[in-house]
Amino acid sequence: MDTIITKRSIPASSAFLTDVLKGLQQEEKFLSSKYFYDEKGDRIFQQIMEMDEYYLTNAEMEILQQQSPKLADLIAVDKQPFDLIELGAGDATKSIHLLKVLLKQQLDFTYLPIDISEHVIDDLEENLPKQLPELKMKGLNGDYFKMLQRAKELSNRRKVVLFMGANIGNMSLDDAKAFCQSLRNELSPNDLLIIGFDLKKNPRQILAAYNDAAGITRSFNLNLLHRINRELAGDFDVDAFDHYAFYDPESGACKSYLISLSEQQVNIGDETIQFKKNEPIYMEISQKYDLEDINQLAKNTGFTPVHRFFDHQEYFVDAVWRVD
Ligand code: AVI
Repeated sequence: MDTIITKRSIPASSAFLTDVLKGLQQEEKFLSSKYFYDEKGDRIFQQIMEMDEYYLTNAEMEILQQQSPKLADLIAVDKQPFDLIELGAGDATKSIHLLKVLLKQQLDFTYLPIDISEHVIDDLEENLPKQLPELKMKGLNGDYFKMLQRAKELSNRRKVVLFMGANIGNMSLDDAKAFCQSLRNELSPNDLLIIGFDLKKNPRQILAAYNDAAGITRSFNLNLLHRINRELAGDFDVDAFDHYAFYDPESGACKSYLISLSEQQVNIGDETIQFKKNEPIYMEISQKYDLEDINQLAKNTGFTPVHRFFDHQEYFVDAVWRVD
């Protein structure tokens, strides 16, 4: 007998579906920004990184372009072989500067980029060897912690972990602490973590980066509603939601919301969600740090701060921490 597949049939086991329903059925509705990055979301994020207002990418790029030799000295303290593991490697456009310097110094290392996206890892494995033929690399596709385990199975060499791009900022302060602690538990004394933080600065400058004039960040957020419509048989009227970003200079939290512009109901699969007029969906946090917060985070999670690399405007820092 033929199975009738209706528009509303979606795999019951989908973690995406479970997370979306869980978030939208709360008193205070939320969606996880980790779901921003489908194919369209990846493209919009590329555009964000090219926006004038989004200073973060250029700031961290400057650090890697100009200070990789000093970073390489810190990494290669004992000249012993090591594994360089990059969490959320993307297209490695920043880390390539460090890789070039490490290769030039003829250090014995293997680059292990980890990414949740198979497509990202496939692209890296195809393109990086063309640019750096002498690089030893192995891409690991999957969850960060599962892939860290895998990296430890592959070799017992010292580990140097890169976690750049201010990705730590997309976690609440409590989640960031738990994340660093879990990372610490996977590492051994004298391993290094190089971690990028966006720094607290003029609130208007921060807000502009998440509330750009051309509305690119707005489409980035709204794209998640389109994705739910497409993948989870939703019927969001996307035009009936608006993007609202807000920065709190005291806590350093920059938060994005989608606001329901009318009283409305939305179906997702077999479930119906009610929205009041002006009701928010909390979409994303981009936490900003000061230097004291960063040192405290290191010390509270089993690391010793070793060095900090700033861009010339001191917008951004790549901190180097050693495992205690
Ligand atoms: C990926 N992450 C560090 C970006 C950020 O700055 O929080 C994501 C982003 N959201 C809106 N603009 C950029």
